[in-house]
This record gives sequence, C-alpha cells and structure tokens, in this order.
Amino acid sequence: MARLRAIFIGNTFISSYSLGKFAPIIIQMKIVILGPGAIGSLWACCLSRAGHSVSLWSQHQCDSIYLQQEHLPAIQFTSNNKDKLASADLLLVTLKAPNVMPAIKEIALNIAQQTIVVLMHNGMGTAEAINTLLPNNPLVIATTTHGAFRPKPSQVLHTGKGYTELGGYNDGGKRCDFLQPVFEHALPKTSWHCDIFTPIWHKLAINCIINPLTAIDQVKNGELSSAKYQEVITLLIDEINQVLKAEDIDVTHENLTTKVHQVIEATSDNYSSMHQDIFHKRPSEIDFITGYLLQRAKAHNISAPVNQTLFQKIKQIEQDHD
Ligand code: KPL
Repeated sequence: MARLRAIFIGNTFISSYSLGKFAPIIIQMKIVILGPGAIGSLWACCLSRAGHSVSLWSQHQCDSIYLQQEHLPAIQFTSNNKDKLASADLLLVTLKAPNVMPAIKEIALNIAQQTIVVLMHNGMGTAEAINTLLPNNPLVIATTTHGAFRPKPSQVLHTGKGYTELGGYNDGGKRCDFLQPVFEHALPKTSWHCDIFTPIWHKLAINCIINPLTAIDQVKNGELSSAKYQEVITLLIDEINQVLKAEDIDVTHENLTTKVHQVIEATSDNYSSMHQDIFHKRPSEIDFITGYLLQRAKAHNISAPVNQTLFQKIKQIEQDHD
C-alpha cells in the first residue's frame, strides 16, 4: 500500500507517496467534516486556514455554510456535496457517538475505499461498527480536549486550548501517522499514539465519572471536588480500574484518581457534555460511555454496581424526557 509522508514548508503541505522511490508532489488534503457542531466547526476553520480544501457534511441539507472563528473573516464552505465526499482524502467525523453509525450508513456508498476516516467523539464502541461497515478504509480514532462553543450557527469560539491524540484503529489507520503534522499544523498540540486505546480508555474513565454525576445532579464539573462526592468517585474508580486492567490498559488507582481530579479542577467552571444533553432533553452519550464500560465489565465477569446505578439513572431521566 502506498504510504503518504507529509512535511510542511511554511504554509505548504508537501507530501510524497513512497512507492519504492521518493516522488514528491505538493498537495492539499481534501477534507470533509461530518457533523460541523462546535468542535467540527473549529477544525473546519483551522484546517481551512492551514491551506486544506475543506467542505462540510451536515444534517441540514444546504449547499454552503459560512463560518467565522472568533472575529476572523468568515469562510464559505461547500456542504453536502457528493463529489467532494467521493474524492475526499480524509473524512473527519465530529458527530456525537450515537449519531455516528446512522450518519455514516447514509453516506457509505459515497465514501471511497481509500478515504481515511477519523472518529473524534466522547465514548467508545463506534469504531468496531464503522470498521465492519467500511472494512477497507483506514480508520483512525481521535480524542481532543479543545473547547469550542457556537454562540450562533455562523460563528465558533475556541474556548479552551487543549490537545488532540490520534492513533490507528485498523492496519490502514495505523499507517496514517502522517496525519499528526497535518492536525498539529492546523490546531496544536497533537500527538500520534501507536496504542491509541490507552488515551481513549483514560478519557472514557474520566467521562464515566464526571459526566453522569454532573448530569444527574445538574451541577458544574467543579462541584465534584466537594466532600459529598468523594466516596462515590472512589467507588467508581475502583470498578473502572478493574475493567481497564482486564483490558490490558496501563493504569493505577492512584493515577486515575489524580487525572480525574485534575480534569475536575481544569474544567471546574464547565457544564459537562452530558449535563448539557440532559438539561436540553437531548439523548446523551451514556451508551457509549458508561454503557461501553459495563459491556466490557460483563465480558470480563467484573461487577460494576455503582456504574450500573448511574447508567440506569441517566436512562430513567432520558425515558422521562421521552
Ligand atoms: O469531556 C468532557 C465532557 O464534558 O464530555 C469532560 C472532560 C468531562 C469535560 O467537561
């Protein structure tokens, strides 16, 4: 398989396919962003300003979308263009986990086999399904801690500088480490992981604790540092730690505890994504966060009653909204 190497000179993305000999060509990547919500819109603006040809695919059927990042000049993106999708080098999926499979199923026939698919969302479990649906496409998983907010449909604000971690899910995806400089150039900091499951599981562990607790009690993340939450957090970490160990993820109870408290502190003024989903009576990502953890716990014969209770509480709230 051809291997794309990438380097940058100034703002120019230079790449070569090494097919035995070095044959440099200068290209821009053709990128389609599926799900231009807050984080997708931020990446759209940043990748476009980095010189790539970016178009969008949104559930709102429209031909073009204007997006302005902060107070920079607005960029016009083409949207829902089948030719752009069919010729994309990269499909960056920034939908929420429950929407990924239905949206990709709808457009699967227009995705070429060589298009790299990057999944960027909270939670786990979608990559297995996408890999079955698109078995020949290189599949990459990404997690990001950048904060973004869309005060209106045409504007996105970069509300918190974070970092992005990328890594291959299947064999084709594992050969896509050249994406690291592409993402880094557009929106630093980015790192490539040979074993992406470790950072993804660490993120899942944090989401299993912060998201359901803040959603059930409708509190800001920072509230979780108060004394009343410490016992339940310890019990959750005990259960999550056992599952991570059974999944061969390098972790200790102490470093999970430290990470969780660091994130609570760093995002103390934020409402978690699950808090917001529950507040706005939208379906949450619980199936792909605590639900995924519980599936893996069951597969390893590990009992996780405290996580189970939070899962059921969120499910009950969602049912009441229905
Ligand atoms: O990822 C998050 C979320 O809200 O989904 C955390 C890390 C909990 C920050 O709010």
